This record gives sequence, structure tokens and C-alpha cells, in this order.
Amino acid sequence: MDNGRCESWQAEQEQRYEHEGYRLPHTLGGLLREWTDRFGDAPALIDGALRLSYADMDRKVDRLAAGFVRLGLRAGDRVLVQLPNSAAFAICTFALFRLGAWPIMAMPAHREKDIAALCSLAEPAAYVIPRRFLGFDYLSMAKTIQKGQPSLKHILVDGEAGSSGLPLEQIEESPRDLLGPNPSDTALLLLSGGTTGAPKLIPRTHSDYAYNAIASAQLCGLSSESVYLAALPVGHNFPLACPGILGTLSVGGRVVMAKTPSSEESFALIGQEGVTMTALVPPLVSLWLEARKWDHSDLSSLRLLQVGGSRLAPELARQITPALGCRLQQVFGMAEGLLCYTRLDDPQEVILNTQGRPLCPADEVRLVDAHGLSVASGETGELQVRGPYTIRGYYRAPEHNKRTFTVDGFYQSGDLVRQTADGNYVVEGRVKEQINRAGEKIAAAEIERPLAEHPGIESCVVVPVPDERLGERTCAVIISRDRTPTLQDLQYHLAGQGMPRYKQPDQVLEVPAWPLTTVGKVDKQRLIALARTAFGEAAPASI
Ligand code: OOB
Repeated sequence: MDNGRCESWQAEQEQRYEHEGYRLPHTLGGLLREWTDRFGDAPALIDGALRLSYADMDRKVDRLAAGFVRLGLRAGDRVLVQLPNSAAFAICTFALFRLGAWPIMAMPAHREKDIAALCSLAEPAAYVIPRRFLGFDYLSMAKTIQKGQPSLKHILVDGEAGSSGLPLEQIEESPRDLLGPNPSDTALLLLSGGTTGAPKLIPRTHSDYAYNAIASAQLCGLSSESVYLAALPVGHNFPLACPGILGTLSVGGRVVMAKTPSSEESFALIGQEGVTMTALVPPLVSLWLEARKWDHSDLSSLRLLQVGGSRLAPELARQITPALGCRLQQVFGMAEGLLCYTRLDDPQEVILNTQGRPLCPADEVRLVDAHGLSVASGETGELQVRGPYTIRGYYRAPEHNKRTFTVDGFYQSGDLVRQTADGNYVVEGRVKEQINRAGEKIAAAEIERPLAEHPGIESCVVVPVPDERLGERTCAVIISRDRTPTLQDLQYHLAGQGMPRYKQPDQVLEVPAWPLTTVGKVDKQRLIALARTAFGEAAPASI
């Protein structure tokens, strides 16, 4: 921030957060040590046959952190982490925390284009991958990416590395004393859903992320008896710290890693490990409920299912407790910070129909109209937020930051939200042009640009269409040249450019001309309406 006014409110706020106890004096690496002192031999991580106690984990983290130092990694270096749900993910992440290097939380589903863009933005010194996962060869992708990224010195592999990578296990060595970071330093970079197609990285500090996880654990009533199933990809904020892995470890509970969120794998783990809590996005809730019709696995240990990431239809919400025998908690969160939760003791109607209210009493939420003015109570407006764990800017994005944060430091979320009379929030839609497909946020522009290069396309706009199972699916609306390309043509074209399947359009709709707004812009709302009429909610896409 560059003017005196901003600096003064920032300093004032910092004081307030400090005074009210929201600035925890901890680093995440330091916290693991404290938790180990308290819970030592209790089980912390379960990954298939591998079971690690807090003490085992702490020891491994120390050894790996020492290995990272030997490789030349230093505090403030970025390390791209693209590991599936595993003990290796947790150990690697905490080793980086302890050292003060910043993990960039990539998802296993990211492919060459996404990873290369992250590398160009953040210039990581190392890239941590599995050798293979779900049939995909990460090592050969990493090697290709490394050729174009001079900063990327090390490819570290969880498992067999062949000749071109270094196995994570091999770099572990005797622990050494580390200076370590400060609580107010950046701890990690989360990925944002993004609005423009270019990736955005979200710097979260040790202190703010510790608060995020610990306060969430308290709100969710976690204890040393809690067993958390990490079913969603663990690099995402939701399973990582809301309260997720970090929150569970903060109270001496145990974390069970699922390789995929399939009902088959998760139901089996719930029964075997006595899982008490997990988190899902709404499309997975549909799949689990479907499976529950014939799968009578013992889920009796499950007490709480958190659902968030995209809109949960009340009809779906209503089926959860009867089918799975657990309570529901709705979570409306964002990697940028703000977390809203329904509370465990809220009335049923609140839990089924709202996305709850902020985690922290110091979270300041305002709902504004297109001119930035507060809307009347009960009206829908764009949610803006400022608070102790909400960021003040993205990493290396000065121009975007000017557009996305107000001068008084509020993050403009792009979410259209209303507040109910009892103070809970309901998400009604988005200002941002983004498709939320099964919880994955895809910027329309990210698809539009490569799609427009197809020889059969004159111009194109990508819009979301409501989908019963995915929340939203992607429809490419096109004006074609001579011959209309088929959906398969377009998917083939995009796959050829390295775009993963989940980002490719699910449907194509041809129009003769663009509908225009009064100022002559393409009217996306009209296109969304057209696509809805053409396809409705009936034709589900495959994930
Ligand atoms: C979570 O985080 P992100 O960063 O992947 O996505 C944030 C966006 C929000 O701005 C909103 O548009 C949407 O996802 N969203 C929801 C929602 N929760 C998130 N839309 C409707 N209903 C909900 N319950 O998605 C995230 C982070 C932490 C916890 C849970 C979700």
C-alpha cells in the first residue's frame, strides 16, 4: 500500500488483531514441535499401511528439512508441491514450513500448461511430484517443464525417481539447527480459482494460517478423539486447514489419507479407521448419496460432514443426515481467507439453507452494489471482506491487486451474497466470470483464448450451465466459420494444447450472432440463459 491513509488503518488493525489475540505467536513448523511434545506417541497420520505418530512425523520433518538445506533451499524460496494425499505431502509441507521455504500448493490434476504458468510466476527452485499417480507420468511432465524454467533446479520424487529425479527419501539426513521463519512471514502459497485465466497465488502467513486452522478446529469441536479423512485433494485450503489436516493435528487427532474421494475408498476407510469427520464439495455429496443406496458399509463412526466450495442445493443437503447418519456443516470459504461456517448447534433450517457466518468476530463483511455502496439489509450484493486471516494482496500481482482490493483493504470476492435476518449468509451467484465445475474454479477466459484459435471458430464465449451433479458445467457458445466444429473437435483441439479434461467444454452451442448489452458488450447473461434453455439441467456431464 502506498499512501499514508492505508498505512495508518493497517497499523491500527494490526494492533487490534494483536490485542484481541488473533495474531498467534507461532510458526507452523514450531507448532508441529509443540503438538509432538503434547501428543508424542499418538497416531498422527495414516496412509495405507503406513502409520506415523506425532513423534515419527516430527523426526521425519526434521530430517527432510535438513536435506532441503543441503540441496541449497533457503527461507523464502518457493517449492512447487504437487503430491497426492499422502504422508509424504504432510512431511514435505511441514519440512518446508520449518525451513521457511514456501510450498506452492498445486493439485495432482494440474497439467503442463498450469504448472508451467505457476513456474513462470513464482520461479520455484524445486518441484516435488509422485513418480506416477492414477496412471499419469509426473516425472516426464516435470522434465519437459524444467527445460523451459531456468529457476527449477531440483525435481524431487516421492518414490522411484529413475535417473532424472531425486527420491525424497534419499535426501533426508541428520537434523540440523535451523534459524526458521517468524510468525508474520509467509508460510505457503495457495492457488486461487482465478478470474482472468492467469494463475494467482495467495500468500498466507504462519500466524494467520495457524489461526485459520486452530479456530476452525475449535468451532468444529475437534478433540484428540477426532479422526479426519482427507478425501479432497490436500493442497486445497478446505482439507488443509478448515480445519482439515492442520486443525486435526492441533488437537491431537489423527488424519487418514484417501488417495481419491470415491465413495468406495472413503466408505472403506471410514469403517476401518473409525473416521469421525470429513469434507466434500457438493458434486461428491451426490455421488456418495447415490452409492449409499446400495453400499451398506459401516459409517457409524462418522459424526460430521462438511460441505463447501460451491452451492449445495437444499434438496441435496436434506438427504445427508438420513443417508450417512452424520451431521452436516456448510462451509463457504475462499483461499484468500474468509471462512463462513454453519455452527454445529444451529437450527436445522439454518444448516440446510445457509452457508453460515464468519469464523472470527474480527471478520468485517460488507455487501455492496455495483457502485460499491452497501445494499439494504436482506438484499444481494457483492461480498467484500477484511479480517485477521484474509490477504491484503496476491503474490507478484500489483495490477490485479489494485483492481481486487479496495483502498481500505477489503478483498472484493466477486461472490453475490445476501444476509438472512438471523445473520447467516447465502451465496446467490458470482460477479466473476468463472465456472465452478465440481468445485474446480475455471476462468472463462482461460478456455476462450485457446478455443478461439480453432480454425472452425469465428469467435466464442464460455459460460456456465447449472448441472445437477457438477454444480456447473462448461458450455462453449460459438460463432463458427464454414463448418461447425463438433464438441469432440473442440476437446481434441484443447487437449492438444495441454488443457486437462475438466477444463474442456462439456457442451457446444452455435449462435448466428452475439446478443449485445446497451453499451455493445457481449451479453453473457443472455448467453447463459440461451445455454440453459438449450440444454437445461438434464444432460449431466462426466467428471
Ligand atoms: C473454497 O475456496 P476456493 O478458493 O477454491 O474458492 C472460493 C470460491 C468462493 O469465492 C465462492 O465463489 C465459492 O468458491 N464457494 C462457494 C462455497 N464455498 C466456496 N459457493 C457457494 N457455496 C459455498 N459453500 O472453495 C473453500 C475454501 C475453504 C473452505 C471451503 C471452500
